[in-house]
Formats: sequence, C-alpha cells, structure tokens
Amino acid sequence: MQQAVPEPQSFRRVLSSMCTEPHPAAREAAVRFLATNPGDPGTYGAAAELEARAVDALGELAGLADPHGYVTSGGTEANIQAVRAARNRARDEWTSPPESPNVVAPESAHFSFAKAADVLGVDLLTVPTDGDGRADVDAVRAAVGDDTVAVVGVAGSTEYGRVDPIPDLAGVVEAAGESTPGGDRPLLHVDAAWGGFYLPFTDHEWCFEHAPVDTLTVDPHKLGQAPVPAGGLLARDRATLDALAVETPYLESTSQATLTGTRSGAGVAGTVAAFDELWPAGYREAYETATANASWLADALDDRGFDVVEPDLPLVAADVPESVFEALRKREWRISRTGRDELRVVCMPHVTRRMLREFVADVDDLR
Ligand code: 0PR
Repeated sequence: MQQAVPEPQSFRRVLSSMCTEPHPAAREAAVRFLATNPGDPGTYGAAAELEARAVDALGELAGLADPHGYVTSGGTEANIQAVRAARNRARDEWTSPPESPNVVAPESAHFSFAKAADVLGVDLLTVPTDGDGRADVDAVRAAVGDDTVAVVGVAGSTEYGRVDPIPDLAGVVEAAGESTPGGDRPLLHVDAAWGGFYLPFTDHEWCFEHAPVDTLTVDPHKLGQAPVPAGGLLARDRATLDALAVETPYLESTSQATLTGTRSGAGVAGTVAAFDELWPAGYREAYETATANASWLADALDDRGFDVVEPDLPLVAADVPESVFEALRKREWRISRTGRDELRVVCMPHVTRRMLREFVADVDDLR
C-alpha cells in the first residue's frame, strides 16, 4: 500500500534552528506561487514584479533607498555571490588586479564563507575575534593586503548573536583604498542573514545607513518569517550586481545575475506577504518578545549556577554539562552546541516563554 508523506516535526521543542514557522499570510502566498520562476521574468512576470518589491522591502529594512539585489536560496548563496561580485570587480576594475584574491573575515563568520572561498578560488583569511566574540578591528586591519577583495562583518553571529563594529570595518576598507595608487579598495560585505530582522529595533550600527557598506545578506526565511527558500542579497551599486551577470541567449531577458537558474517564486511571494504583514510593528514585537525571553532564560540558567554568555541579540549560550545536554536531547529538545560546546538556544518567533519554562523545568529535573 502506498505510504502517505508524513507530517514534518513540530516547532514545539525546537530551540536550535534559525528557521521558524512562516507567517500564515506568507505560507498562503508561497503556495500560490509554488510553480513560478522569477528567474524567467519574460514568462513569470508576476513573480518577477514581486521580487522587485521584495528587494525594495529589504532595502527599506537595511537603510538603502535604491537597492539592487535579489531573493536568493538562502544566506549561503547570498554570501557566495557577495564574494564573487567582489572578486569579479577587483579582477575587472582594479588598476592592478589581485593575483591571488583573498577575503578577510572574523572567525565568527558562518561556514558559508569557507564554501564561497572554495568554489571561487579565493583565499579565506580568518582573524580572531575580541573577548566578546566580535571582529577584532586591529586584527582585520593587519590581515588586509593588496590582494584583499572583500572584508566581511557579521551582524548577528551564528553562535553568539554578536554584531561586529561595522563602521570601524568600513574605516579599514577606506584606509586600504587610500594606500593603493588607483584608490582600489576591498568591498565591505555585512552578513546579517539571521540578525537583519531584529537589528532595526536595536541601537546597533549594522547596515547601509550607518556605514559605506557595499553588500549585505539578510534572510527572509530566518527572522523574516517567510517560508524556505528565501534569502536576500542587497548591493549599494548596480555595478556590483552587474559583476555577477552572465548572458542568457534563449530567454527573453538578456542576462542573469543569480547563482541558481530556476528559482522559487514561493520564497519571493512569501517574503513580500510576510513583510506586508509584519513591517515594522510585527517584527518589532517579535524582537521585543525574543529579547525578554532570552534575558529570562539567561537569568534562569545563571541562577542555577551555569556559566552564561550574556546575550546581545536574543541568542543564549551557556555551559551545561554534557550529560544534561544529552538527556535534554533524549526528551526531544532540539538544541545545539557552540564550537566551545556551550548549549545554544536561538530565540526565534516560535520560541515562547511557556516553552522555555518547560525547558528549564526539564533542566532542573535532569541536573
Ligand atoms: N550567515 C549566517 C550568519 C548564518 O547564521 C547562516 C545560517 C548563514 C549565513 C547561511 O544561511 P543558509 O543556511 O540560509 O544558507 N545559520 C544557521 C546555521 O548554520 C542555519 C540553520 C538554519 C541551521 C536552520 C539550522 C536550522 O535548523 O546554524
């Protein structure tokens, strides 16, 4: 007998994911656009128009009045494309193009930059972070050289939710330009894949309006409450996107800047629907709730004698014994660990106070 497709997991005990339950309006719009491909605007005009709206929406969120970009398959593609654009612009535009291009990133950068470096034949130079897990600006400055095509700053790190000093990194990039004959400088790329939909409600200086950022990753399918797949790549200049374009001889459009060919109109439509529903009040509320939850959980774990990393964006890391961690997993808690083996809880919109109370009750039971 034929087996039906089972239900996916529920979000009831998911504390480790950077994805969440999509907003109902986003889910509905995504279903309607399932069979569309914004990569072929000549055929799927409505999806392509929605994508332009999605880019404008992300530009509004990230402080860019005239944004260029597109809806990617996720943060990985956006980061690969940002590195690729920087590499191509250096190759094609610099007075003396780099012989072996490199990218400088803090060690807190997501592993997608290792993939980007591997795929693109670019060296990835990772530099240490400061004591608080943020990019060490002096270390970045020391690593930047004549062959550096991009400097990466992280706005909401995957492990600790830390935000790098983006204006200071912009200063490093600018100074690098002043010391070359043609004024050629690395591009500054900000990875706000996760943090982007929380950061507008903080005092952090993270985006285009705070510093001369060139490109930025911000993913609707994380905190944007859009369905997977929906990432976002934004660029300040048209030329950056043009550096990614290849000719498309047999399509009605003449060139394509995206990495993948056929793309999901579902992610695009879901992005616009979620943004229309939630920007800005709904996203602000999600941020405020998550922040209160993160601080409640941090206090609860601290009260129980665990070493807690003080949260900045709502992501809590704490030193919990291996045995407790494993026992929690056995009780179906979906939790993960940092590189230093700390328990990591990501306060996404589906993570409620009630869920965290149950979680802490289980911790009490098990320790
Ligand atoms: N940049 C940052 C800062 C990220 O945190 C991530 C993913 C990416 C880029 C890459 O984004 P995509 O995964 O969309 O390509 N961070 C999470 C991680 O690697 C992704 C994740 C999402 C993990 C859902 C688990 C999960 O259930 O941990």
